[in-house]
Amino acid sequence: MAETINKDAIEPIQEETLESGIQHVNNPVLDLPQIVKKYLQKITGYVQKGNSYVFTDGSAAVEVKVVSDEIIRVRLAPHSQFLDDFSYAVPNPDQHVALYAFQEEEDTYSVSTNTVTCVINKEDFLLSFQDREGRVINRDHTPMHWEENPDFGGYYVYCTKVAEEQEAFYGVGDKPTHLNLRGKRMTNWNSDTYSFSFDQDPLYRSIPFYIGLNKGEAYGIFFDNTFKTYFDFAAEKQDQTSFWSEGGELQYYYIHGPHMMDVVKRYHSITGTHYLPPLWALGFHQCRWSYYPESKVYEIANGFRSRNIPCDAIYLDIDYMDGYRCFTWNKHYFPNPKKMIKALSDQGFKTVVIIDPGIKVDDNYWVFKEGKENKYFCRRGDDYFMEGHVWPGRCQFPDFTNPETREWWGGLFKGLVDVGVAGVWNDMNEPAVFGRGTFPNDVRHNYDGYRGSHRKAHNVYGMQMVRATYEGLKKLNHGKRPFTITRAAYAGTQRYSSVWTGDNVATWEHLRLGVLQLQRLSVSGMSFCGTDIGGFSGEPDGELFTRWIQFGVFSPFMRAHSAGDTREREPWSFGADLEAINRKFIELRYQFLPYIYSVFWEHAQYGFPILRPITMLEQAVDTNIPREEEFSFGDKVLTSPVVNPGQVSKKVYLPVGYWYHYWSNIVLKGGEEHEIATPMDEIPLFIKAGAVIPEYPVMQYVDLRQVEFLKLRVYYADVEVNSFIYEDHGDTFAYEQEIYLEKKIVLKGDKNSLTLNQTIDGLFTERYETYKLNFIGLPFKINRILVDNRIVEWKEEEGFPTIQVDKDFRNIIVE
Ligand code: MIG
Repeated sequence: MAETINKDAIEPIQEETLESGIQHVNNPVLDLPQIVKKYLQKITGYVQKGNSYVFTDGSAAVEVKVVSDEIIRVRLAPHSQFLDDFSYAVPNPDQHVALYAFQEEEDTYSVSTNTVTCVINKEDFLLSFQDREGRVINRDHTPMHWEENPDFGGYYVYCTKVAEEQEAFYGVGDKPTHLNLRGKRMTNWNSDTYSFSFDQDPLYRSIPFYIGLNKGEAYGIFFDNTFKTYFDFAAEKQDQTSFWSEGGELQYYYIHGPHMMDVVKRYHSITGTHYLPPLWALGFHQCRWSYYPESKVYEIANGFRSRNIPCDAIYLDIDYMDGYRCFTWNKHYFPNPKKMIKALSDQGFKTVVIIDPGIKVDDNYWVFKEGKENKYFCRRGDDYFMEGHVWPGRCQFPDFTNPETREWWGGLFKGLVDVGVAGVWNDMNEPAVFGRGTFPNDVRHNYDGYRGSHRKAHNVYGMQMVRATYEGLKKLNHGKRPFTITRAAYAGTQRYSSVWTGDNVATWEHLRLGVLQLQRLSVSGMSFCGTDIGGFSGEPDGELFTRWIQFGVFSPFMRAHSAGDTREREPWSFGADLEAINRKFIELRYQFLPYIYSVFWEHAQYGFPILRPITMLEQAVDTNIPREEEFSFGDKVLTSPVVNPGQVSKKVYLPVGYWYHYWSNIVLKGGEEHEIATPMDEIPLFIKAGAVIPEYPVMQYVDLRQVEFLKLRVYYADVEVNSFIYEDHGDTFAYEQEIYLEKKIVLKGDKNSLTLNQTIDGLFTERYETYKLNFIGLPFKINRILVDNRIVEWKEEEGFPTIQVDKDFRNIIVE
């Protein structure tokens, strides 16, 4: 809660006698207004400017602006002075052309689009949002209000909505708690939270966006405010949901549903999605604090290749640097980085390095010198440099909210890119400072020319750091897609980076927390996310590590990582039996890669979240609300990771429809729970009936040349189901010029036949010529198979009728 203002604190001012001997009576203070919360009053008028309507009560003003058919933005200006319309999260609030209408009735004004109406009550200034049928989806409980902030200027700003009796709440980033946030109060203030615990708040990221779900209908609220913000989901008062901030503007977007999926898509339409990652970024990554010296890195690389455990990337944590100075190498541990990275690359490994924001104060260090000369470092209120201790010792910190600083920072990666570094991991960018946690509030920031103290810039600091990193790499990468990871984030960071959930712990509870956090991040717009597989601190036993690898296969970002003071932690560190299981699951990740890549395309292109909680799949079913462990990856693959030791079976709810149990290909009926066996080498894993799942052969690392044909696993269903397969170069931006293929396969089955129709869009050419199709679950005996009207032979392979056909087939009939 904001520090409350004590109304009685205004002390009577004493008469003073100045040295001159003249008696002064101070200015009369009797009518100095007390600082109290102020609420909007009765509306006295409005003005229209295009798609924006500004209503006033004679003193304060509220802007209601149509952003798109489904999105309306609301802003409050306590003294009718709106702040600059600038946002790091929403680069362009004017991008959508929309139809809208305005109406005045006796008691109300209304601003409507084709799908949503914002009704504003004249008498009390309450806002509500209604759908086309006039049903109220979301409404104010109390008029918007504010309280002056005499210490910093501006206002604490508040919005209080009605929380409906049954309403559930989702989103808000990485909160390590139940999926449904009802009954919780939380804070957004990026924090370095080593070994966080269940329910701890805040953590590393600030995503002030939530989804309300009431009686099967969903909507979203995005409170675009970078100051310390708070959300109360019917915690303090059962019938109210509030959000407020310590500064900035009360500005939020109402995002219409009614489908949760659409709410997330629309949130992405204003804040952006993650670009298509390089394919190798979706493979398995091995990390540790730290692998050094060089010989250790080779040992790890050989460890993977000699055991045939696939891996695409090895990470170098802070010890690769010279005294933790960013953009330098410890020449003792890594005498020839270029040679090492080349040798790793020859074995199919990409090298990813860590970069922190703290720059060592050292006049013999070129990065410090450049930053100092060009005034790129943050300064305190009284112009002292912002100094604090982090790994390198005394440090100064670039102001990443300054576009010139970002440009400079982006260029610093040249040396790393030149020696072959393929990806960059941004850590400590909350920003974290030893001892005091983060920067003090008086630190000043450029804020892209809009200026602000750290109160305003804190939550975007990490976002702007990784943005500088991404933009720099994009320029230096010769057309290859960058790969970045960040720990801190604000809404919109998904445009520049993936995220990991920070310093978790090697416990079963944390494995379960990871299952919750990744689902939550995904519905909060940060779909490209992962946990430290195995747990960062502490020691997992082999069982926990293997269960975590299994969850990792269905984590959008799959990386094992561990703290420096722990025992060795590679997939082979827990004995031969578990090594074999870990291998099997990492191989599974590589087999699923073309499917995973297609799901990333759906995210990048259309804004679909990658992980989808069961409630999102079936939001009308109230009994789904407490379910937290089943989720789908894309729309065809569903899992429920094992998160308990010694577990031999698990109850899994499957959404309505039919699902193939992946390991046995037995078909199960959805809309109910099933008890699924969970031996160490299986987790509950299901494929939606009717799906066509593309599959790669097991590769030791991503290398498209190895694909001689694309395997399609065709799962029979007696309904019509669409599947999409996306393909492109895998690492360039040519897809932005339509150099890709989007293939749509429509499957349709009945009692004694199955039809597949393929349509292909785009200009890419695959390296392979054929598909190999496995028909799984056919309920009839095959009489003949026609491919584009010609009869083809089939044979049994892996127990399924199998055909090999031209990749450009249009129509297949199995009957
Ligand atoms: O103060 O770089 O979350 O992943 O290994 C600890 C060392 C700094 C924190 C990161 C962790 C990383 C570690 N870092």
